Amino acid sequence: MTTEYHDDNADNTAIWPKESPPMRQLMLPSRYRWREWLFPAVTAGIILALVIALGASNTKTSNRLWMLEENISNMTDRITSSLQQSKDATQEVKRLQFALESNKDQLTSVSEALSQLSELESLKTILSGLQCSFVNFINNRTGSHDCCPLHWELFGSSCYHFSKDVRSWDDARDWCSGQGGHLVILKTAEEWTFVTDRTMPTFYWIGLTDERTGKWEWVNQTPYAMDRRHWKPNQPDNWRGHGLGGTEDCAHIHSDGRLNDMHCSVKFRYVCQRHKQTSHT
Ligand code: MBG
Ligand code: CA
Repeated sequence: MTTEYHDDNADNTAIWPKESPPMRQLMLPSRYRWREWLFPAVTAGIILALVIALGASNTKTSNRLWMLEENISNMTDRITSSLQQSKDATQEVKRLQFALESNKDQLTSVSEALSQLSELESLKTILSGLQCSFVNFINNRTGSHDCCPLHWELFGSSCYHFSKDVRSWDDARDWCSGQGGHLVILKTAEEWTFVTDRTMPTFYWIGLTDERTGKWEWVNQTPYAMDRRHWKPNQPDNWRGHGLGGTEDCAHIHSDGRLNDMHCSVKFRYVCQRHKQTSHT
């Protein structure tokens, strides 16, 4: 069965001559003419969809690029500020280096001054020895003779200094050691008598404390054997009622020559002890 296509459109007849069989086969009835547009329309639709898709992807890419730009700009800012900070730090290091150099110079001067001071100390000792020899010489003494520095009293093999000023126990200890001695250590009954004869009726710190270990010991850390006869009645009592905080950890000679424990921060006179000097003429 053959299908004869009929075309109502007279213009189409002019374009597509009926004598041409191949072309005639392509001709569609008018009710199917929409099919002619199907392919281009679908193609156009696909292209449109592609364009939209491309556009969307382009927008996404643009956004990403924008964010990237933003990040790079932030990073650049941060790098710039880090560079500035490192510049500042370098300047600070240079300034400190300079300060260190000048401190080094100052320290060198201080160390030189200290060495001069220690030379001065040894000169003082030599001078004391010479003074001792001189006193022996003017008194026409021969042989060996013992001396003490000015304001120190000789007793046995030691010199004793009874201070006129007052200090805390710690400051008194430091002052005595600065003089090449120590707060007095009383071992014999004769030493107790010699010292207390000179301290009564005033209070004086001696080199006895229980601050370090809780047990009474001499300032050179030798143990003290408790002898109640040396202490006032009911002492030592480690009293806390003074309101100075803590207990009473340092011993002082009371007005009657006996001992009492007292808060170490209290300022009393003090007794120092050091070796005597011996000269030979
Ligand atoms: C004081 C002592 C003090 C503390 C106090 C206790 C009246 O002497 O100096 O150290 O022991 O007595 O009441
Ligand atoms: Ca006491």
